Amino acid sequence: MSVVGIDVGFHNCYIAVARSGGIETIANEYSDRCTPSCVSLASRNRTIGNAAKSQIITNSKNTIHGFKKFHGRAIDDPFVQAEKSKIPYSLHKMPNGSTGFKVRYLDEERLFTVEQVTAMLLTKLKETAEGALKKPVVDCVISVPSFFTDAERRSVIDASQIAGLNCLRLINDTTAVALAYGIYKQDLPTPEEKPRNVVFVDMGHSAYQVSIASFNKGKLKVLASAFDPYLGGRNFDEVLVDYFCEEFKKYKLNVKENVRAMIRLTQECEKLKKLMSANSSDLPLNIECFMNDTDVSGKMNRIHFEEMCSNYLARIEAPLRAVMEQAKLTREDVYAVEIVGGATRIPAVKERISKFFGKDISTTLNADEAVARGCALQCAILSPAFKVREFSITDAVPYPITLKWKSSSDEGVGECEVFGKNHPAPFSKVITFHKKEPFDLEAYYSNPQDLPYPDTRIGRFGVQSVVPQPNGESSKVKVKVRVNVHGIFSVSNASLIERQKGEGEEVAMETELTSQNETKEEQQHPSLLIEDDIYDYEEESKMHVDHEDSQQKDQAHLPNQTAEEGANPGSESKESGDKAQQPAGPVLKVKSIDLPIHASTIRQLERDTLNSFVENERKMIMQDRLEKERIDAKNAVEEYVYDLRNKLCSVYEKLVSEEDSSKLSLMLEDTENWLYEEGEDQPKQVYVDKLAELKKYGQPIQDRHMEHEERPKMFDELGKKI
Ligand code: ATP
Ligand code: K
Ligand code: MG
Repeated sequence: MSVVGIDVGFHNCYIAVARSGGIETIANEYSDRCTPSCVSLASRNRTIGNAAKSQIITNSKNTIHGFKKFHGRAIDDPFVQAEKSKIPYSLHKMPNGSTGFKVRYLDEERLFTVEQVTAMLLTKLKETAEGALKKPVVDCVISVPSFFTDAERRSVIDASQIAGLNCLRLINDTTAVALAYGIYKQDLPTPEEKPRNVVFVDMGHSAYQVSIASFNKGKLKVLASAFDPYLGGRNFDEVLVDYFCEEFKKYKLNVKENVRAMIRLTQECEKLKKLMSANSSDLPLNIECFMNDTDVSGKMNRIHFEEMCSNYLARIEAPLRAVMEQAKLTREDVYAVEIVGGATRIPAVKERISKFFGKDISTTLNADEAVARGCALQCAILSPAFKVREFSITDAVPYPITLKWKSSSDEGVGECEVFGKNHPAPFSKVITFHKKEPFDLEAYYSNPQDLPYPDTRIGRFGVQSVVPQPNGESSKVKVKVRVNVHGIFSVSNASLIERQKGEGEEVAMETELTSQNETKEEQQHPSLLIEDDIYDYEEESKMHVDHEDSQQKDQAHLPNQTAEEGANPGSESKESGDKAQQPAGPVLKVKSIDLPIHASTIRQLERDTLNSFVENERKMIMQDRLEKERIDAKNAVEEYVYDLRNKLCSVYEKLVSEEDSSKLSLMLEDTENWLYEEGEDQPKQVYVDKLAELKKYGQPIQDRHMEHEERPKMFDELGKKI
C-alpha cells in the first residue's frame, strides 16, 4: 500500500511519498519536483504538467490552467465571471449549472467539468508517484485551502475518484504544514504543560491562509484559521502586467487586446517579480518580437514595485489579526511564526508578517514542499501499512453551520447552530427530534458575510421512514450530524428509538431518564434535544478512517441511496448508540432502528455522471498511452536512421562495401524524408514495420561488427585464463 500526499496548488503541485527512509518529495520526468497545474488538450492526446505549460502560448484555447478555484462553483458565480476575462480558454455552463470548459480534443469539441480537469492533473501526479514507488498508488491525502466550502471540497473528492484515487483525507493546507512542523519536534510540551502556539502562514499564487495551532507532545490542535482567499502571488504579477501594459503604449501597442502577448507578458512579469525578491536594484524586462514584430523593454525595481502593490500589502494584516483574536492570544503567546508558499518570498510580504508579530519569522519548513510533506505524513498516519509516530490532529471548522427544519406541528421552522466557528473537527453530534413523520433537515452556513462563496446552502437531508409510536405519540429520532475528516458536513446517521413491548419497569426507567433531560431542553427547543457531544474530539481525530467516511460521502452523493451505517459492524453509529444508551442500563429494552437519509447537496455530481467520468478518464489514459507508444515507435525509426548513418561512416566503415554503404545511405535518406512528409503522422504499426525493414539491412552489419569486436576480446579472456 502506498503512502502519498498531494498538494494541488493553483499554480504548482507537489507530491510527497513515505518510504522507509522518511518523507520524500518526488520529481517528475523533467526532474522537477514542481508540476505546473496545467492541462493541455490536443488532437491526439493530452499533455499535463510541465509539457502542458509550454502549450499555454501555442495552444492557448485548449490549455487549461488556473482552474483550482472553479471547484464547486456555478458558472454565474461572481468569482468565475471575474476570472473569465483573464483566461484564454472558454468556460461553459454544465447541465447542473457548474463551471465547465469547452476545448478541442481529439479533433472534436469537448466539454469537461472542473472535476475532470483536476482528475487529469491528479492522474499525472499519480503516475509520477507510481513511477517513483514502482507500485500502484490509490490511497492518498490531498490538500485544499482551509477556506474551501463543502461544495468545493466535494468537488475535489470527486476529482480524486475520477482519477482512481482514494482520498483518505482532504487536509487544509495550513494544517498539513502544522503537521509537517510538529511531528518531528522532540521538544514539544507534555500534555500537562502549557501548549506551544505556532502561527502558520501560506501565501501561494491565488490565496493567503493563516492558522494558529497549539502543540503538545503527540498532538496538534488548530485553534483558529483566517484567510484572504483572493490575495496571492498572481495579484502581484497583475500589478506588473498592468504597469507594463501602460508602459508599452510608448510602442503604440495595445497589449490587453492580444491574448498571446498578455500571456507572455504575465510569464515575464512573474519572472521579474521573483528576481526582485532577491535583488533591490533596477531590473530589466525585455521581450523580443512581443507584438507586431516589436521588441519591447522596460524596467522595475523593488521599491517602485512595493509602492504599486501597497493595497495588496495592506491586506496582509487582517487575517493575522483575525486568528489572534479568534484564538484569544496575544503576541507574547506565539512561540513561532512559520511561513510557506511561494509568495511569502516577496520581501515586503515577509516584513509585514514579521512586523505584525514583532518577531523574526521562521522559515524552517520548505516553502514549496511543506504542504505535500504534511499530506504524506497524514497519509502515513492513516495507513495501516506504515508505522509512524502517534500524532493526533484536530482541525477547526472554518464557518459556522446551522441546521434548519420544519416543526412537525407546522407552526414554523426551527433552527440551531450545530457547529460554531473554529469548532474542533472532525466531530459528530447527536440531536434528538420528536417526530411522527419523515422530515427534512437543511444545512447552511450561518454567516453569508464571512463566506467567500455566494451560496450559503450546504444541502438538504431528508430523514425518511419516521413513524409514530404504536400509541400514536411522536417517536424519538436521533440524528447524527458530522463534520468529517475532509471538513465536509453531513447528516451521517438517523435512528428511531422504539420502546420494546412487555419490558415494564426497566423500559420505564430508560424513558424517565431521557425524558428528564428532554423536559429541561424542550423548553427552549420544542422538538429538539442536542445531546452532549458523544465524541471526545481527540478520540475522533485519531481517525480510524473506517469505510464510514467513504460511505458517508457516498450517501451525500447518492440521492437514491440510503444510509445503512448501523448495519455495518464496527461502524460508529453502533458505538454511539451503545454509548447513548449507557446511562439507562438496560440497553436491550430499547430498539434503535436505522432510518434512511436522502441527501442532496449543492452542485453535486450524480453518481451516473461520476461513473461515466471515471470511465472516460480511463479511456483518455489509454489514448495517451497509445499515442505515447506511437510517438516512441516513430522516434525509434528516427533514432535508428541517425545511428546507422553515423556508424556507416565510422565503426561500420570497414565492414561494408562502398556500394552497399551508398545504397544503404540512400535508403536512410529516403526514410528521413519520409518521416518529415507522409510518414509524419502514421499509425504505430507503420513505424514498427519501417524499423523492421531498416533492420533487415542494418542488423547483419551490426552482427558482423559485434563478431569483429567480440572475437579479439574472447581471445583476450582465454589468454588470461591460460
Ligand atoms: P495556491 O496555494 O494559491 O493554490 P500554489 O500552491 O500553486 O497556489 P505556490 O507554489 O505556493 O502557489 O506559490 C506560487 C507563487 O509564488 C507564484 O505566484 C510565484 O510567482 C510565487 N513565487 C515563487 N517564488 C517566488 C519568489 N522568489 N519571489 C516572489 N514570488 C515567488
Ligand atoms: K503548491
Ligand atoms: Mg498552495
